[in-house]
Amino acid sequence: MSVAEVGTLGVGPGGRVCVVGLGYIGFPTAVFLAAAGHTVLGVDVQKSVVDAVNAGIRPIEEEGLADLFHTALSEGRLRASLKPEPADAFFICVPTPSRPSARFAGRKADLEYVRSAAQALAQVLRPGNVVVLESTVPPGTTSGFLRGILEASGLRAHRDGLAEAGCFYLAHCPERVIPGRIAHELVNNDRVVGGLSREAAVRAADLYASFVEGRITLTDATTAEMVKLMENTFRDVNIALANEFALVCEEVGVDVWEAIALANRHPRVFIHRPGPGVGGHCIPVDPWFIVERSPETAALIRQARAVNDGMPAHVVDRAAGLLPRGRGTVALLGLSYKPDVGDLRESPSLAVLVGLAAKGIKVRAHDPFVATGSILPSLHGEGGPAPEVVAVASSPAEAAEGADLVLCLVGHRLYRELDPAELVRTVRRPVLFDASGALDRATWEEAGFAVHVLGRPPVTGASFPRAAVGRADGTAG
Ligand code: SAJ
Repeated sequence: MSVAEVGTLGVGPGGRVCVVGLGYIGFPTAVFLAAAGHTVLGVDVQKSVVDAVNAGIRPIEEEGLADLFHTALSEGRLRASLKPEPADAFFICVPTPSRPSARFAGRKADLEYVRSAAQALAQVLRPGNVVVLESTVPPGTTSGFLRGILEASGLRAHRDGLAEAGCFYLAHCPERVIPGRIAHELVNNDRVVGGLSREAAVRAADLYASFVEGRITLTDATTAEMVKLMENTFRDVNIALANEFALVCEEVGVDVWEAIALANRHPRVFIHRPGPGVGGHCIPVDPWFIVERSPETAALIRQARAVNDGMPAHVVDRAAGLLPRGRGTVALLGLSYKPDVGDLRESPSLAVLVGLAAKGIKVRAHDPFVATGSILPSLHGEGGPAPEVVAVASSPAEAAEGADLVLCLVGHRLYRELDPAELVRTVRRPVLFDASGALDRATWEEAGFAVHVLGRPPVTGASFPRAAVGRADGTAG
């Protein structure tokens, strides 16, 4: 199949499109489809989200969406509802979290949101409709699980060789956008469209061609599922390798950041960044979707998960070791799962915070993207630390006041640009542990801090000039 076929068969501008799930992926997709001239109905099970969209309030904050959203609303090309309605095409953009598996030591995909979205679609499905699953799923889900639910409508999913009359067209096109750059990547990234038949792939690709400027490549549905899982698993395994290198370097007396930067000068080497763990709703989840299908074979993938999941405990141990008799107050900088976003999902910082508190260490946490008081109720509610042990500060300076250790977990721009000379006056002991690898050591040392870095042996005192060495950089954004 080739991209040249795209643009000839599908739902043209003005067609009715229904997007199920108005979250990080569904909402921007609905906005771009509307901006491309389709009449879009966004569907969500949460009434607050539906009401917000209809009232002109964005359910997610991402640069580049506001104007397109308001234009689409005011021109009547976008509205939201609790239930799907008959349309020409349907996009399923619902979460696929993972839950502990009863079958093996690990996690498996929870497809309940996909099931209920598909059951609702089956009520309104018509012959000739296109259905595209964007949610990340284990290999075989589109052609098995999803097809089965949709075919309960009495219609058949078109397969190569089947007569098209009375059929609907089913495809999987995994989302690939990175939080923080969603609008840009939705338009510019390449897309992989896997159909249950050639026609299904072409018709689905045609819809994307209305707003995607990246290359659209056609394949079968199970390959598209596997491609998505391989992308995120590559990143998870690569980060696990970087983290394991960091642990080894601490033992053998090498600075992992310098070593990775030098190794990455090889034209075929691209080692990612070590850190306090892997968070977000994708990278720590998606590798399990491969493991659940091949638990014995996918041993490396499983081991990588274990390495990354072990990093918060390592950070807690090293931080505790930098405190007098393992006691005192830690100023924890960065709660979100990665730099310059406010997303707390699966954030390793929360595991570090809970781990420190469990050792009786007081924590004053700060994050420029997380409102004071927004995180503590949930932590305390889960049997987490008491409010007198963990507090959220409104500034780095407030967090650092009287602290025995400044612990940086996330390389937010605010922290990279922080003037440590201001903090050194307020801390009780000027000690920094940078587990993000993002801070400039020389600046902190000049300000009077003893600087410790993840992946660098506890003893400081480099004997070679380091200035010419760049930093490892595995971040996409
Ligand atoms: N991280 C490291 N070291 C690195 C890079 C990242 O420790 O070198 C950590 C981050 O701090 C974070 C976690 O990994 O805790 C995940 O962050 P990320 O930026 O790698 O990924 P996500 O989850 O924000 O988005 C990923 C993207 N996938 C890839 O880059 C292959 C995105 O394109 C996908 O759309 C998204 O997953 C998804 O929805 O699947």
